[in-house]
Parts: sequence; C-alpha cells; structure tokens
Amino acid sequence: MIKNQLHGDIFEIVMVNPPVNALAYPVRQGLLQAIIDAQTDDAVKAIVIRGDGQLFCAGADITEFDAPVVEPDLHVVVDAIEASAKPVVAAIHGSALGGGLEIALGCHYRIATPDAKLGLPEVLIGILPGAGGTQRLPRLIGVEAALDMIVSGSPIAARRAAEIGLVDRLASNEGSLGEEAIAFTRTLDAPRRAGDLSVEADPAVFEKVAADNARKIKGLDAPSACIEAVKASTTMSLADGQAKERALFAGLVSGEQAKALRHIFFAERSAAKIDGLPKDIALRPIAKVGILGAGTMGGGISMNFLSAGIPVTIVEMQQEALDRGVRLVRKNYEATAAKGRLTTDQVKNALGLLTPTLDFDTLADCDLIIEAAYENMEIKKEIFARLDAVAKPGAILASNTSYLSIDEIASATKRPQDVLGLHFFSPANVMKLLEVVRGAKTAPDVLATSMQLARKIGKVPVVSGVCYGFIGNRMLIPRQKNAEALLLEGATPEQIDRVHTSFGMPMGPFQMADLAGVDIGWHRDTDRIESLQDALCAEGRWGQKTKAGFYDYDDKRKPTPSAAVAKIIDDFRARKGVTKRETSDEEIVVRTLYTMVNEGALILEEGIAQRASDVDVVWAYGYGWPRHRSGPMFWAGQVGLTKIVADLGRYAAQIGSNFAVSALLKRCAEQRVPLDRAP
Ligand code: T1G
Repeated sequence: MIKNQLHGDIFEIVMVNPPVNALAYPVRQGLLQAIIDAQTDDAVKAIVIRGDGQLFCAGADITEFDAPVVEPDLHVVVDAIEASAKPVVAAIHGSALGGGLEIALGCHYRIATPDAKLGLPEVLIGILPGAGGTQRLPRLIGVEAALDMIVSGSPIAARRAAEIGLVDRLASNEGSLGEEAIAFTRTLDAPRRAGDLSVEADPAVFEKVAADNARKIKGLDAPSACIEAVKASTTMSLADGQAKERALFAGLVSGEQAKALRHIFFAERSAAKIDGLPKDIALRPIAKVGILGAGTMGGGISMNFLSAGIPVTIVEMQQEALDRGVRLVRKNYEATAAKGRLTTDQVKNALGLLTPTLDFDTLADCDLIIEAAYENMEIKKEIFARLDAVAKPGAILASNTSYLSIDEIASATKRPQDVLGLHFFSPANVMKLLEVVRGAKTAPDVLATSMQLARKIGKVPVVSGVCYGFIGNRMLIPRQKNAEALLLEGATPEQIDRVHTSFGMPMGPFQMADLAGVDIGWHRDTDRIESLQDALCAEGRWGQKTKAGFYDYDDKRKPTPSAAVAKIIDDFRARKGVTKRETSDEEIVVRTLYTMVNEGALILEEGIAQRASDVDVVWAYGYGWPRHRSGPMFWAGQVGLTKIVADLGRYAAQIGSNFAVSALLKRCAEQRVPLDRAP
C-alpha cells in the first residue's frame, strides 16, 4: 500500500492502492509510519509523496464511510505531514481529489503536471473535506477561491492552481514528474506550513456565496456546512477550525443525503457492468456511425459521436428534412460555443465529421447504424429489413425506440444477434442516460461494445431487457395514469406538480407533459373525446408548443394555472360521472411515486433490470430524480418498504382494479431487506 525509496537524501513515499490510491486504512497507516520514520533517519534531508498508477490520489475510501473510523484518521496523517521538521513535497499527476488534495495541502510544497486536476469534491457526495481542507485551502489561496472549489466540488487544472498559489511548480510532463520533484525538493531547506498562515475575510462574503448558490443548494445539507467550515478558517486557530470541520463532517457523513449520494456514486459505476459477461470480451471496432433520421433525436444523437471525434453519416428521405436536421446540429453547436463551452475550431471539426445524405446505401460502410425514425413498428421493421440488405456484415444495428420491442424489430433482419436498442433521452446531446436494450438474441460482444461506446461518448449506460417502455418510461406509466386519475378526482395540475417539485424533481408530471407535448400519441380526431388528453388536444392545448396545455404559457414559456383547463376537467369529470373530492399530498405521493417504486420492483422481478441500483441510475440520469435521494429504489428503502407496501394497499382501490403490489417488494418488506438485496 506504500512503497518507499531513498533517492540520495530525498525520501520518496509512493501511495499504491489501485485503481485510484484511495486512502484506505493501510495507506493511511503506511503514510503516517513513513513520515514518522523519516524524521529520525539522518540519511533523509527531505521527502516527496507521490501516487502510483493513473493519479496522485482520489481521496478517502468512500466504501469505509458506513463503518467506524479505524485510526489513524486521515487528519492525523495530514497533521503529521505538515508537522514534519523536514520539507515535504507532493508530486501530483492525474488527480488529487478530496483527501488526496488534503494530503497535498499538508505537504509544504506542491509540484504538478500541467494537466493534473486538483479538487475537493466532497460536497458532491453530501459531506465536506474532513482532513483540514476547509482550513488549509483558504489559508493558501484565499477565502473566495477556496469557497468556489469547496462549495462547487469542481476541480481546477494544475495550471490554474499554479496561478493562484496552490501549486508551486509545474513539471514538464508526467514522465519526468518523479525526477523533477526530487530535483525540486533538493532545493528546499525548510518546511513551509499552510497551517501557519492566517486568513481574513469580510463576513459578507459567506452570505453572498450562500445567496449566489441558493437555487443550486436548496434542500441540500452539505453546501451550507462547507461555507460554515471555511468561515471558521477566518475566525479560529487551525486546530479549532479543524475540530469544527470534523464536527460538521460527522453531522453529514451518516445522514440520509450523504448515504444517498454515496449510493448513486457507486450505482453509476455498477451499471456499467453486465452480469455474466467476461471482462475481456473482444469489442467490435466502431470507426464510423450511421444515423437514420435527421429529426430532433437523430440530430442530437449525431452530436454525441461528432463531439467524440467519430464520423457520422446522417440519412434522411427528403432534402428539406435533411437540411433542417443539419441546421439544427449546427445551431446547437454554435449555441454551446456562444456560451464558451466549445471553441469555433471544435465546432468546425465536429461539423466536418458529419456527412448528410439522401442515399440509404452510404450506410454500407458504417460499423454502427442507429435508427431514429418514427415510433411506429411497421416503419421500423421496414427500415431494419432494408438495413439488413445494405449494412456490412458485423455492423451493429440499433434502434432509438423508446417503447417498442427490440425482438420484433430484430425479427425483420437475418442478423438478430447484431440488433439492440440504444435509447437516448431528449435532448440527446445533453441527457447523460442511455438505455442499452438487449434483445433475446443480441450477441454479448454487441452489448459490450455498446456499453463501452456509451461511456466513450460521455453517456451513463444502463442495460435493459425488452418490455414496453424498458425501465424509465415503463415506470412513468403508473405515475402518469394515476396523475390523470387524480385530476379527474379533484386534484389540480399545480397541486400534483408541486408535490413533485418540492420532492426535488425538476418538474412535475403535467409540466413534463406540456414540455414533451400533450398531443404525443393522440389520435387527432377532435370529435373523439375519450380521455383528458383528448379533451385538451381537441381544444388545441398541445402543451408549450401551442402556449397552452395543462397550463397557460407566456412568450417566455412561464406556466400559469389555466381556468380553461379547470373547466375542461370539470366538464370531463361530469361526463364521466365522477364526484370531485379533496385529495391530499400524501395520496399524490403514494399514487405517483410509490407506484413507480412498485413498477421498478416488477421490472426487477422480471429481470428487465440487472439490479435495483440500475433503476436508480436510470432515474437520476434520465429524469432528474434529485441526486440527494439517489433513485426511486434506494429512496424507497429510506422511506421504509413496509410503509410503502402498506400505503399502496390502503390506496389500492383508487390506484386501479388491475393494480397489484410486486411480490418482490412485499418479500423485501416482510424480510426487511433492501431492494438491491432482494431474496
Ligand atoms: N473511494 C473508493 N472507491 C473509489 C473512489 C474513492 N474515493 N474513487 C473511485 N473509486 C472506485 C470506483 O468506484 C471504481 O470502482 C474505480 O475506483 C474507478 O473509479 C477526508 C472524506 C478519481 C475522477 O469524491 O471522482 O476524500 O467500479 O470508474 O472514471 O476530506 O473515481 O472499478 O469497482 O470513477 O477514471 C472524495 C471520487 C472522497 C473522488 C477517477 N473523492 N472518484 O474516475 O474511474 S471523500 C472523490 C472520482 C474524501 C476527505 C473526504 C473518480 C476519479 P470499480 P472510476 P475514473
């Protein structure tokens, strides 16, 4: 866990704990012992601390947080480094994050490769730097720069760190870092301790940071604790400030939000693993991608590959549609560049990789072809039959369908083993989630290739089996059905949406319907009024695009409750002979959130999702489920499965005659085990 080596009179301590040198107990113990030994070793003039492998250190071992600390705690190690009578230098490459950066802050000097990243991301997992970071960082770079790093959790590049005094020297490159660090250390005669510095700040700075971040940190515990800890660095001694920091840390680390954020951190990484697939399976090379359909989805999907430097051939049937699609891609890139997130060269390079064409046969040399045409099975089967005739052997044929059966689509080809679903979420160039839908005959290497490619284009992939709506959209079905039933029974769109937005969702079911389009799937017959959707659509209330849906919208798309909608609902209720009644927020939670949990449990029961945490990842990355609640399945455990089963039973009649509580959910409740350890 620790390798030590003497280079002349410079003692090099190397952290070795692949893959990220997490500061598990053996690393902490080894570091502390090495620092102590170096103090009394006359052969040692100064010390260098380095990380083995891809990076310096990714911080504390997050898997240890649910158990009591095994001494030495990290702050003891950092304090010992800083107290060293001999100069200590941190040689940083890759990343120095969290406790990793705190180790470097305890060192007297820091040298880094130019592209290294330094950060304190603890706030992103619901805690705060707990080994002196909130006390030493402000002393080194000032309160405002420190607050920015600690409250956002975003790392900075070493070049920037050098400008603000966090890094003393930039190495030429990773290969020479070791030698340069030793040479640099040889020039040092005395320690220089961040802890000896003091830092002042106008107290108004802290109020301003809290106010500037108010929307982002609303409902979260960690950010305000971060601000309080940094404030202590300006009013307390290092020791007292660290004690305050540790007290705040202790108050967060075992809290529900920190547990949920740790859970989703690991869930995202677990989702990338496919049970039963050999780790070293040979992948199919994907050098060129074909996209069928240049609509909103086809254009957005293309951008993911173009931005990753993968050439795209985009095919449409009409020139006008093709031109419109290319214009949309260009417009999206230019909008991103206008925000400074892309350079004009990057936009030019990306667009240079796009080949628009009406010629279906140009897809013959693509390694992956993604169909993004109408959500209609007959159309998709025709397309896949044509692809079967044109695509080269071994090409992966994917559909972007959001509900339909991949098995039926694959049956239109003679190569079902090469067919799967790649379900992107709109806007496809922004949303991180990608549901990778495996058909009954999808070959393992097709699946593995798609998962690896998903990560390459910056997506968070989750494997789904074939069912109507896969994982995410299938769980939307009971939510939407109950939400509309609740409207008929007397709730209002704003009451139901408020329950969801106060829960932490970015928008509620009806705000979402207006955004997506109330007219999706509508039969277009204005005389046929069989549902609330029909009633609204017949009045031209198709959502934001017609400035009227479940809400009225102004030119800035700001929603306001609509008296016209209230009347449409009243009239429809009268026609259906439904008596209006009061509905509580609690009933709305049960019928629109607990029913989603139940659907998630059914999805697990049927083997559609590999694991409960995969369902959480789908909702966290595809639908804006509040990250500090992890996802529906983990959150259900925090609510209590027994309570959820009981409440679903209490409202079973209202939920619907064909409603049944999942057997798996019942079993987990009875046996008091979480859904991700379902018996
Ligand atoms: N602890 C335990 N495991 C970790 C880990 C960590 N800190 N970081 C990564 N892993 C695992 C990860 O689960 C995966 O496991 C493997 O390492 C590769 O990770 C006291 C309290 C460093 C940018 O929040 O941001 O210090 O799936 O797939 O894409 O103040 O990992 O292979 O089994 O993410 O190259 C603060 C978290 C901790 C950094 C590398 N530190 N890690 O990304 O690899 S709290 C963090 C990351 C703390 C102190 C406080 C990223 C990375 P598996 P990966 P990557």
